[in-house]
Amino acid sequence: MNWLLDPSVSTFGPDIDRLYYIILVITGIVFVLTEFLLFYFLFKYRKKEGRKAEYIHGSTKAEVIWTAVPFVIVVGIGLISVPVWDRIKQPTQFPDPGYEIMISARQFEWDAVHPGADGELGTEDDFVVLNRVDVPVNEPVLIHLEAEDVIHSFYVPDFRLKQDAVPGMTLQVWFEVTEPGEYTLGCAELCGIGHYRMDGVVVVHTEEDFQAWEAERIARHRGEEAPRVEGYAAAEELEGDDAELD
Ligand SMILES: [Cu+2]
Repeated sequence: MNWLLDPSVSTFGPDIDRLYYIILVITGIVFVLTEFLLFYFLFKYRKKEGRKAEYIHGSTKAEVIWTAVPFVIVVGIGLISVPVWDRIKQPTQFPDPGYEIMISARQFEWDAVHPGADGELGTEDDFVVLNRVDVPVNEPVLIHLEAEDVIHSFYVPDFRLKQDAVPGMTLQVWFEVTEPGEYTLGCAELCGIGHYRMDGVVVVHTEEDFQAWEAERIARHRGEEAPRVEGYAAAEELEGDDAELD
């Protein structure tokens, strides 16, 4: 059993993990200290024959200390979080995207809308893959995230990325992954009776693999025979279903 987080694979993952461990250490120390004091005082002031309880009105000094210390800690955590939050969530600070897709969440699936041959989203030749998000490695990927019915949450634990998808809004999400592979995508917002099965996979391809995958999907979407690509075996592995755009 591993008590630590699995290694992250996104460029901002280490920043999130650093904050996580800082907060874990602070809360861990507070937890051990308060539990120790609780049991110590329980024992020290247990019932004893002949000892009377004493009435005290409070201690200004103690109150100032137990207010000021948590205040400094919480504000400190806030201050070190701001640059990380900005980098991950503030659209004005996003890197230039190397690839853009639109993801639409609905009860209970993820529709990944990819640009077709023209490389532009929102045009006729866009194609849709269900419950599978294909992206290239080492490229900033920009997602335009939407929800069709209720609030969902796009959650990829290995990327340390979580973002609500809100009906009526298009929210921008980005990530850059440094390791090709398949990563679990889940919905992190209780969105209805089928919430538990609203999962998918983010497939991070090497550059060549991604081009081959894209070429194959574009051909398939056009109803053409998929092109043969040397050394690319993904044709049989493809699990995502093609879907029609509404
Ligand atoms: Cu959901």
